[in-house]
Amino acid sequence: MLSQFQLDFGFPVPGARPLGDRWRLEWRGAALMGILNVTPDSFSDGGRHATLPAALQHAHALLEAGARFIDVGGESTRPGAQPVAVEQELERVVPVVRALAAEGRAVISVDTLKPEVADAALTAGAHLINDVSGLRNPAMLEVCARHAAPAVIMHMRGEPRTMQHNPHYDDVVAEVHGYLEAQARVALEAGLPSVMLDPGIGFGKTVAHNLSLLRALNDLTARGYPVLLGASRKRLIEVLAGVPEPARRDPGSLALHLWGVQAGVALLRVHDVAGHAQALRVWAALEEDSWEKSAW
Ligand code: HH2
Repeated sequence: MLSQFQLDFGFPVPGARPLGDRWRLEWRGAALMGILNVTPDSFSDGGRHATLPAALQHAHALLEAGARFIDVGGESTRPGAQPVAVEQELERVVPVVRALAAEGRAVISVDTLKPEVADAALTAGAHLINDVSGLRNPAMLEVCARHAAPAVIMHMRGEPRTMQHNPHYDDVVAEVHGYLEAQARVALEAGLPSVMLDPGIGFGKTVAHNLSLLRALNDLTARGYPVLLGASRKRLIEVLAGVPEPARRDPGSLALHLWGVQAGVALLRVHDVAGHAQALRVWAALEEDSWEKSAW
């Protein structure tokens, strides 16, 4: 049986149904979040969607290929990336969010560490904040609570510029899962309508740490929150399979993501939406007795 997932919002969202003072988005089987980096320097697609028409064209292609969520990012968080000024990130992100919101097709997520960017993006029509620093800034909590917006809480050790300098954990699984669960409680107490958890593959972690977290995904999904997994084209695939070019790492990404689906992951953050959609359709047919009625 395909698993059932849900995310609550304090405002209407494409595909969500009203429920009291909230709107609930429900889906069966893992859903896809297409990556839309409006940055010059992202590790895989940097510079390719940096103008508004190019960004919208790519968003439409992601939606047509089967993405339900679009994750708009205006600052690269790849290891060693330099921070971007607030004004510049706003200039990159807000027009794209506004245009996508006017179309009303996608659940719009914004990948940002900055409360100012989250605030402006939510005002412009974004639905979900994807905070790779795991809501560690109290101002980010305040912004999400004020807009009644859910958030993705991702685990990152340190900050992007230095996070891969010799990361150390005594027990990576216990520390990451404990952190995520504690932050989820803080967020719900602060008034966010719901949260998703993400172990943060590649964020202050060695390949061995990443593998431990991937092997322990069952434990994370059993904690009662929807889980997001983002391994798309990441460096561990280079190390594990010897593929130096990020754009050629989609098969390895799919292997890691299907492993996550088996463990109960709700949402996959991916570059190659078409490839993942094909795999998930086949997966759904294997999971369901009556595959004609499956999620796809
Ligand atoms: N990974 C990246 C960025 N944002 N958000 C979540 N929740 N989970 C992730 O694993 C994650 C994320 C890094 O990938 P990408 O956006 O492709 O590259 P860059 O940071 O260079 O823009």
